[in-house]
Amino acid sequence: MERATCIEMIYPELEDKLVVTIMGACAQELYNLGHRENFFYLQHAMGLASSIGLGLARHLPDERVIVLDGDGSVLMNLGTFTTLARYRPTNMIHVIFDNGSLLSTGGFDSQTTSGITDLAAIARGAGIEHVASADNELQFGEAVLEALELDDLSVIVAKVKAVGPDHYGMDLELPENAFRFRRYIREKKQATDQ
Ligand SMILES: Cc1ncc(C[n+]2csc(CCOP(=O)(O)OP(=O)(O)O)c2C)c(N)n1
Repeated sequence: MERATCIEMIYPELEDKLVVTIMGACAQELYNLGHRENFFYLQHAMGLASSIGLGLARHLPDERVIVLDGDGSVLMNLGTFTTLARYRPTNMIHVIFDNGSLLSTGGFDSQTTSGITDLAAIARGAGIEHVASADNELQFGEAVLEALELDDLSVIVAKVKAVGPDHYGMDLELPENAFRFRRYIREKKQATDQ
């Protein structure tokens, strides 16, 4: 299974959600499908996409937040599972694309390579109740549909191949993305508050 296919599968569902991605390949693959103002690509701050997602989810309970993460990034911030379990944002889905690799910086093996470290087991052990693993597109689609139907925090660990986009480059710098993302949230909130 490839991450780009998974992202393409869920792309229609992302239309009205707040989406936070990690940097690099994952961000590029979402961007390549067509940028939307509700997408925020967290460049540079490796490991913190789920922390940003948690902050958004708690601050904006009427929004649905989807975090698109990577194994290497999550391994940089394993404590995120314990914080997520403790605060249990019911409006957040944390998708981890586990390619066993730090692909965006050269493809070095991560600790999940060959199944050494099991991120789904760590998430469960941290106290997260709804944790799914997906090895193929069918399982991934089902896991996402189930998570969308739940009114609770979900973590989905999707095992994907260590392949990325054929080019990198966005016509959107981080500050511009951040300002526009914030404006999108503010304007949507103002429209629904009226
Ligand atoms: C604190 C920090 N360390 C290192 C980097 C360099 N870096 C950028 S992306 C990346 C790999 C991310 O790996 P993963 O989350 O598994 O995603 P993948 O690239 O495999 O899609 C690294 C090491 C960084 N941006 N920030």
